[in-house]
Amino acid sequence: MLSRHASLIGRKEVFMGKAKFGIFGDGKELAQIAMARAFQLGDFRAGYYRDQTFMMALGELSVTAYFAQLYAHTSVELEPASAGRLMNGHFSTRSLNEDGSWKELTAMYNSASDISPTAAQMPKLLGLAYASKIYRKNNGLKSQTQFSKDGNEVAWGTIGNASTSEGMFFESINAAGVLQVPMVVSVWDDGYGISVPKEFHTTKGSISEVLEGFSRTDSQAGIEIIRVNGWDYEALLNAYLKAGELARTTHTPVLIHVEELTQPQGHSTSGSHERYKSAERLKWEKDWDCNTKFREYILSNKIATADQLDQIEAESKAQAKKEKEAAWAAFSGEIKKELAVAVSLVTDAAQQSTRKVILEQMAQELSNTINPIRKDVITTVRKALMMLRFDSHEGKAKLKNWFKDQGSINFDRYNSHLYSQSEWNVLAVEEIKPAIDDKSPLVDGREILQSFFDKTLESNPAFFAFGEDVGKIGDVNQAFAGLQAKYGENRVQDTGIRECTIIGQGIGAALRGLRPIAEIQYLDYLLYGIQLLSDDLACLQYRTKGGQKAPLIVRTRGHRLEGVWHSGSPMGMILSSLRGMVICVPRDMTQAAGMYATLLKSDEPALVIECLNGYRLKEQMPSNLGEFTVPMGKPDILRAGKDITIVTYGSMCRVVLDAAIELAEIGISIEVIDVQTLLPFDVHGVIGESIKRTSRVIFADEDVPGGASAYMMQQVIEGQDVFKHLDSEPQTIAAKAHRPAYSSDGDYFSKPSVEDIVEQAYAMMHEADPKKFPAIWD
Ligand SMILES: Cc1ncc(C[n+]2csc(CCOP(=O)(O)OP(=O)(O)O)c2C)c(N)n1
Ligand SMILES: [Mg+2]
Repeated sequence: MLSRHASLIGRKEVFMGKAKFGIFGDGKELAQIAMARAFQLGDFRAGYYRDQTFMMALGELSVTAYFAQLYAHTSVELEPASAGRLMNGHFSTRSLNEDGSWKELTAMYNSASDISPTAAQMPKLLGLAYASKIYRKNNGLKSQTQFSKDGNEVAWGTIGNASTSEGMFFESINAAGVLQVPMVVSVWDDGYGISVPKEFHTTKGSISEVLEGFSRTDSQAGIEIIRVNGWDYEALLNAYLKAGELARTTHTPVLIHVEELTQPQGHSTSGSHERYKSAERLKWEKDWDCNTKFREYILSNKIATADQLDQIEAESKAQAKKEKEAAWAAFSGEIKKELAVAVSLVTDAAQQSTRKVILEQMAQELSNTINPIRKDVITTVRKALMMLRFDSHEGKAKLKNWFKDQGSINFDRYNSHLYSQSEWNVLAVEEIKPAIDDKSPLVDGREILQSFFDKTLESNPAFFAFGEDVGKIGDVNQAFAGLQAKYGENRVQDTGIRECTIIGQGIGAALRGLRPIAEIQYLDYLLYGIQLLSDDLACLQYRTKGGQKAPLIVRTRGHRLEGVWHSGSPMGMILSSLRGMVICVPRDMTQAAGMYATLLKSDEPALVIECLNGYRLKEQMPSNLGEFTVPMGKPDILRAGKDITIVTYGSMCRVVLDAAIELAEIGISIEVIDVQTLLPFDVHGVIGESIKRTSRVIFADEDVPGGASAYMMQQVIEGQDVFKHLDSEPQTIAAKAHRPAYSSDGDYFSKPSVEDIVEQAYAMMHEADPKKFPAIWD
């Protein structure tokens, strides 16, 4: 009842203009109360926007916090799920202490942080459940009771009936059946997905019927499927207790199809359901409302009297209203205080200005604003400062100082935590150089990785790897060769071909304190997982304002090899969609091993792209593998030179180095810089310093034109204040805009070659000194 009244009041708040949008959990209350009964300490939820009653029943969401989110209150204390960063209905608990260290998750009720894309909670749910399996099966982890008690934790998922049409849903269900993990998925079936009825979403109109083939039998593992009506409390309770017990003890996945749910207020505040539901359906929804039915059940079983229930309802309504008012007072009170300061500072400055009248008018207009937001305050102050641009007096100075202070406060409110702010952030990891000397043996690059993974599996029980062909054969390039036999199937694991849920499996496991490497076989297939990396992993710290972390390492291999789908280098796409992750582009396997070592000491999620053509190239084996680290955001100068700086990374390093040798022969001295990591990018300004010496720069890679080469140029030219040091126009070298054609000739005519680089560098020098460097093609 309390949750229902929160929904009813919430919709009104939006219509009154006090919040921008609202989506509520009315019509789904009873099933969620039953689910909360079966949920235990240490368990995790991954669900969607209808789950307010569940969160309230656990005691993890007060009505005040519920409204704080609706208003977008930026306080972590009052809106712990997202500190005002997420729209209402995005639930989450805080797994981390303020300093970024883990809390004792087994002593808490946990919810992963929700995201909006329909069904995108499913892959992560799989991972949360999979973590229980790892904790149960891996003896080295038994002492980690902060995260798991013998793998007894259940991961509880919720999803709307229409969202089950997404591919992610089916991929996750299939993977759960294969892996046999303790995952209980509830489908809240209210017959609709916004306006579209379920016949248009689901074959036979029933997701449990569709999934029948996944059902476990006496002789075959599978999924337990339960059907129950959302208004039938006893049946719901039985279903949830049974599901919880089965999943917890035997790690059998369960799907509970909760049917006959309703949506008393329609989908959201964006429209009314009278537009698409028949009068008959609307009447049915009224009669079969789960709260109404529960009341009838209580009365017919004489559990309480009508008067008692009326009283509970009245009290719930009053409490919801009171808490809403408290949330509004806290939210608006904070802004009103800021507004009052701004009004007084602008008014004071006005007294000393020649533009007194207009400034006073601006202050007056600001103080008259109904339901002011922060934007009203800051906009006025910025406009006032523009108005005061010719002034110089104390009033202006005070206003400017206050504005600056608000800048850093608002940065913390709206922009912090894109990357880790804890002591384990990647930039804080100390550099330890690889120990290599004349006697270090020359080996295939892949052997360096293999040796590194061997040492890390030995020393770190929370570390494990999985992906397509990673287990038995030790990945397609054999960096894990022999390691499954040595450490067991739970440390080095084969998976199905399902990139999206490989990522989800990693995210969920990392949310529970494990240190997985999830492998995507080739960079070109990252696209299947990039939606989840972007929508979930990359923004996790940001959208929880440091409340959760998932330091997943995604390992893949790419750049030039053969053909359209095995030589991609879509770094621009990655850079644009994965802000919030560390992006490593090692030039060889020694650098890659050092980067993995750095990442495993940090608490940030990362993508490492190894060079697909580098596994069989010879490298010297360092004697301190596992110890040495490669610093993030620190480019390496591979060759010193004085005429042109060429900035590159990955497989292009060798191409550029070869070009530099040829250019040296014709009298052009090239400084070659490997950026090593694209995010973070050159944090100490190494490239800018180089440009000061050479006064010319080319950014070279094998992405499309305007991709990551343009990103690097922007980072350096805008970010490192080098424009004034340039004597030539800065340039980029990239691959052709199309996908690379097959075979060595296809590669030559698609990707930048040594000749391309030599000629472009030569042309740059020709322009600077045509006598010394006459035109080649004239
Ligand atoms: C990938 C994606 N596509 C579309 C949307 C817009 N959208 C939000 S909710 C919704 C309908 C979901 O219906 P259902 O899963 O049945 O949940 P219900 O709201 O009925 O509980 C849609 C299409 C979205 N959030 N994500
Ligand atoms: Mg629905």
